[in-house]
Amino acid sequence: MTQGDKLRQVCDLFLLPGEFLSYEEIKMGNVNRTYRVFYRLPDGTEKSYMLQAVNTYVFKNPEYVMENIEHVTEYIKDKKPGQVSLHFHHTQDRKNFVMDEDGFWRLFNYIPSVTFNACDDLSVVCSAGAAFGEFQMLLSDFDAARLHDTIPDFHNTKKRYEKLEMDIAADPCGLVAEVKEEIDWLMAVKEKACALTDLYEKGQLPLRVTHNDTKINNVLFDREDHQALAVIDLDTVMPGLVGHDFGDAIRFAANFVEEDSKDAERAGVNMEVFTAFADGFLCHTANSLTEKEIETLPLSCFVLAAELATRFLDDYILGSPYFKINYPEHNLVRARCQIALAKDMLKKEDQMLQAVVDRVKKYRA
Ligand code: GN1
Ligand code: MG
Repeated sequence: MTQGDKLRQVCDLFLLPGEFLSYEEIKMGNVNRTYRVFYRLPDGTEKSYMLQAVNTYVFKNPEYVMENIEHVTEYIKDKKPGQVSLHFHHTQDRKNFVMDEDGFWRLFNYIPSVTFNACDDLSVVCSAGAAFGEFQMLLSDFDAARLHDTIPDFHNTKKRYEKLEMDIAADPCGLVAEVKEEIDWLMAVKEKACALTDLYEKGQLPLRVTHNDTKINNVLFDREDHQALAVIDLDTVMPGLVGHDFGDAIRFAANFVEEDSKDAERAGVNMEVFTAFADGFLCHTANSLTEKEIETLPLSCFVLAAELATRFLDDYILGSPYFKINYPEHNLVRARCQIALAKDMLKKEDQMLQAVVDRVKKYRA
């Protein structure tokens, strides 16, 4: 069966009206596979949908992911009825997914929009910050007990280190010797990288409902005016710390280079982008965050960059079973880039704190 036939077969199970015309793969995200499928409706007009194959190596219980998404999208829709949002289609037996021998599939509406991977338009960055800040506030009274942990210990940095250490010891692909420098650096900063997890365990940081994967390309923007339309990729919405969302967004959006740049020497925090994101994010959250949460936002940027470096390096050592790669060293390149970024974050912690404190003052006034 060709890829097109497979996709058509899955789409049929979601009861789409009309005729399947074609598809294109959307190169987006490092774990799931995404396709845009084009249909001709019975009235002759064309319409497209998004079809995704959820990565079941990453999400061991994809049904839980879909349950979480259903709850969260319903909740947001009730609070903000006009909000553009993802609608998942159902099968004949009212499931919002199809599971077959080729995978776990879901289908949702295509939202005409643009996304950004890298962006130095500060108003776009600020509106991404506002979108994630608002997202968190909309869910501030959502009962976290209703959410499944779709990936347990997702941002437990200590556990990420433990796994890396275990896999270094096993060295299944014989790659450890060549990444000694990266391992040594990560181990040297382990205590600081685990500081957020420590503070949480000591009860000094509150658990909230967080997005946990706040890359700027997870915000859809209006094609014309570049206002944020919707936050997408709700696979990892789970209880978490505010720093997980803030830190992950900054390590992605405010880096001078792309996440997988081979030019790691150029990696570092663009303070203008940092400040623009912080401005948007804190506009919604400044009044609800505790002093400890605010004070640890710059630390959280370092933590998230270091944590992702351990994840990329670990995956490299294991032969890259988790993240999609385009070439064998892709995860090593990614790890090096996060390490270079994390080093720069250590140097800029004071500057980052000042920018955060200034914004908090502005919005609490
Ligand atoms: C993965 O697939 P994507 O791009 O949404 C990963 C994130 C990483 C990110 C790095 C479930 O996200 O945690 O930060 O790659 N998602 C999962 O680009 O592991
Ligand atoms: Mg994701």
